[in-house]
Amino acid sequence: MSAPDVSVDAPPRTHDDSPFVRACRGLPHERVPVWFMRQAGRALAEYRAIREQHTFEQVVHTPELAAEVTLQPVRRYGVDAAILFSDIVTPVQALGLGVEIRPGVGPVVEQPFRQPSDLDRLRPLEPEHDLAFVLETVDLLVRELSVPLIGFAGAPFTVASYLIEGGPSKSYSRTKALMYGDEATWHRLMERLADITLASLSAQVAHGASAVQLFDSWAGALHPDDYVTYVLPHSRRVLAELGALGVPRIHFGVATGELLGAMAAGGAADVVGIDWRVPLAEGRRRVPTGIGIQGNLEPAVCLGPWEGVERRVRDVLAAADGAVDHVFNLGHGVLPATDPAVLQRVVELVHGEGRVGDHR
Ligand code: 1CP
Repeated sequence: MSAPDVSVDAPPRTHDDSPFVRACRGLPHERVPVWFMRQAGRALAEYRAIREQHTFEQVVHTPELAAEVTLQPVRRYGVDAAILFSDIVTPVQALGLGVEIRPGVGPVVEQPFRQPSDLDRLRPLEPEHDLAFVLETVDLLVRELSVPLIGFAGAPFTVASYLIEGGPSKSYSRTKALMYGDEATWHRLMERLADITLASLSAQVAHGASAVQLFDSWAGALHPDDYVTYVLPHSRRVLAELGALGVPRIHFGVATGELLGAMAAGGAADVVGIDWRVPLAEGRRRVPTGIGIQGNLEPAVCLGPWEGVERRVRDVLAAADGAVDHVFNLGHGVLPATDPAVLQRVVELVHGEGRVGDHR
């Protein structure tokens, strides 16, 4: 990697002129920006080498290690943005809720949330204290990076699903049982989680993150009416209040084809991430004009031969049609079995072929 482009004492750059930030704002720029959700992690041998020496929690809690792991995909792939290495449950873990990230499983909660009195366990987040290690990582990164840093947080519904289910889930039946069965407690839980999410994202931006992504990964498990009634108001409040900070806001969830219009409604997000199950042209139709789109190569395509990858990358670029407000990404995270060389070629192809304004 090239040497850091600013000295340690220089103020962080805002990267307002970068292709990524400009695309998020729908402003003209030279070429289609690209980054990958879950670009750091097990697909990279250099990540696995660090994980052989340290647990996931140790990496996240040690700013030098978390910053190094964040930089690895930027060096390897030449992506247009970095995403902070942390997890969506890190803020609630920092509140002492007994959350553990178990290898091969994901977040597991010792005593899941099951009753109204559990709300008392969720005190307000004080980021400068509770997330000092995360903010120190952000400080290190904004000095080192020559591309924008994306801060992120889990949206209230997705974080709630881990707290209530006690771990990853397929049906979200306990989460939905609380949602339908005790609306008052549900909304109070969502309000508190929204406050925590907002505090975490605001602090990341205050420390120099150039954009934020709100991951409502599991919102696609909801009926659209329920999403609008029980979830959207809380996510929208987070996004709307972040608006005052002036950085682009990306809103993403898996299998959210039927929710895209709602996720974009109200203009609280600047960009909506499109899951890989939705043809991008259809995703574009569902997200109102004036709001950007991010996505959406099917991640598993990268496990097949290059010819197939190349064709599908070109399909995504063609569907985006040279729009100024398209950010190229996968339609969900990098699969651990992916060959990093393939992702590197995807970046080269997008940079080489993805000209903005070609078709307008
Ligand atoms: O090394 C390991 O064994 C840990 C695997 C791992 C990694 C690399 C976990 C546990 N989290 C992370 C990092 C992470 N998580 C990042 C930063 C890395 C990057 O993007 O480059 C980010 C943005 C996340 C966000 C995250 N964590 C989401 C939203 C993104 C998505 O994939 O939808 C979710 C749902 C989680 C929960 C989580 N943490 C870890 C796992 C394996 C999971 C998913 C568990 C499940 O299926 O429910």
